[in-house]
Amino acid sequence: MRWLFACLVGTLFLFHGVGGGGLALAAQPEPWQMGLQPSAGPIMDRVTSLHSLLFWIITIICLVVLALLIYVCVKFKESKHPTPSRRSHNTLLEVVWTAVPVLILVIIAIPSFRLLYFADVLPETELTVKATGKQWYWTYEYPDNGNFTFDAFMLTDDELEPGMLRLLETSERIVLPVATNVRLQVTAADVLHSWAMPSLGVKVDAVPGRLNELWLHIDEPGTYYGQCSELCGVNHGFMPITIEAVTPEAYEAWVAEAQTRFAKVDAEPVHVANR
Ligand SMILES: [Cu+2]
Repeated sequence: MRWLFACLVGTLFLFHGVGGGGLALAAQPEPWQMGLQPSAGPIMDRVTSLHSLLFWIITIICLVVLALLIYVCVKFKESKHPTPSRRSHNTLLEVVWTAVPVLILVIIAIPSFRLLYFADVLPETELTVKATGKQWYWTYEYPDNGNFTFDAFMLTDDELEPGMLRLLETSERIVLPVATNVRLQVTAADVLHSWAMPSLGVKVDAVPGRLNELWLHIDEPGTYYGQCSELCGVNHGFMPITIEAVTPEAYEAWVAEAQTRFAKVDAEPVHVANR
């Protein structure tokens, strides 16, 4: 069993450097991908480096435990060591094997909490976009650019054009400017959904009646693919998320076109009669 585990660790070790390849300007899952998707923003940069740190810590722990096991098996086998020791306590050893794991956990906790804080606290944002999860598509609103709204449905197999990605391509893309801090508000209109974009290192639950927030920052123009990552429900896997990141100038041009092409969010507040 331990040998099997060691082999698995060895395989992971081999593939660790291989994963994360692919095109820099189109982040998407790749066949037989072993690592994370290439990073497209500052949160994912930090997720990737924490993952690398954890990978090395896990590898070293596994190798040390494996070496200890081999040492014990060889050194204390019955033929070499027929009379077992009756020792049951060793204060130094007990202190060491308590303190070392605590130290390792502290080493992991510091960058882990820093990353959580970095991802969770919104910086100064320049643009707000709202995503609403629905059965089974996403609706987006751009309140800062004329309050237009559109739905993004997954393209079915017969709607796909050559070069498009099956199950990941949407009827409308979320167009965002690069090098801009974007506030994304996420909610749902019916059941729980989950807005996730692996190459940006973000995933947030879309909960009916609740507004969750996260921030996006995309470094380079390109197309980035994600999916609704809610587990329970038949069609969450068929409500993908496609972001097209463009230069600020191209974004302005898209907004001007989008304002005429898409419907406006109803500006009038809904009045509820007093009872
Ligand atoms: Cu969903």
